[in-house]
Amino acid sequence: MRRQQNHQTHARRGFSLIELMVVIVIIAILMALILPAISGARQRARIAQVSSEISQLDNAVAKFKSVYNVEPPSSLYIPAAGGTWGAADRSKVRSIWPQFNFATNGGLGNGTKDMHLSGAECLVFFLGGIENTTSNPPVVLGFSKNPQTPWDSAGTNREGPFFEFDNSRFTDLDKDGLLEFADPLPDQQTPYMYLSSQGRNYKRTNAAGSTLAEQDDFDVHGGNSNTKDLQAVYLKTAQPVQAHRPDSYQIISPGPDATYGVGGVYKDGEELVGPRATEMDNITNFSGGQLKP
Ligand SMILES: [Ca+2]
Ligand SMILES: [Ca+2]
Ligand SMILES: [Ca+2]
Repeated sequence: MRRQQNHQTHARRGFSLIELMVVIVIIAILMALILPAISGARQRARIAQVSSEISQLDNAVAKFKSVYNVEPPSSLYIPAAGGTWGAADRSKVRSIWPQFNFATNGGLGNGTKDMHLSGAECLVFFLGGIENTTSNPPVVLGFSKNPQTPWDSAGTNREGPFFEFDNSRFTDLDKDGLLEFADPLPDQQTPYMYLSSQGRNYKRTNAAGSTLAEQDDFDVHGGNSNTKDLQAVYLKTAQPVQAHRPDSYQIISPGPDATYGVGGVYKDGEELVGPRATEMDNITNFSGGQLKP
């Protein structure tokens, strides 16, 4: 009898409304503390993934160089079949394929229109090779080992691809049929930028006054005045002003905000403010990865 009474008292007690509210508030506070930590950790992991991919792209450029003795250029103008090659573009191609047959565009099947490769497109073209235009999503096939027709998509005797592209991340922002490659951040809209110094010096800027050919390196979105493009190579403030990785190249992810910013003079560890704040989350192959974590 007494035992039963005890049991009843206990069962009736439960939680009071105030106790419940206290518990809910405590849970809410804990969530508020923990969730940002979790999402921050997730964000850091994603950024580390991009940094790691940029290292792999570095390795791919090194592989390209071990085969062809030069690093890929970051702009190239390929005329349509029968069109006239510019001297600078000829020499870029010859430095890679000395026996290149310019009369047949090195065997490029799709030779019916002029092609302007930006830095972002050069990254895919030179590390991936010739695109199989009949496949969807796109597949890149490397280059033919035939020294005169390296851009022939036929044949199994091939060099590359030098990088294993995830073809679900190919983009074509300027809709010219030449692919760019986006980093693995979720919903990334803007591709990796690649800028080469060609072992000499960078084309530093596309500011007004420079020629069209100079602008090609930076022109990812199409059109010369597009402010969404990176506008200048990254430079250090050390005297004399020098580029980051002056003798090689810069690979730049626009980061989680999908925006490059303007580029230009950047001091290591500098806090980017104002219109340059969009560059803080950029991930690069210099300055320890992120410009400012
Ligand atoms: Ca283009
Ligand atoms: Ca394109
Ligand atoms: Ca950015």
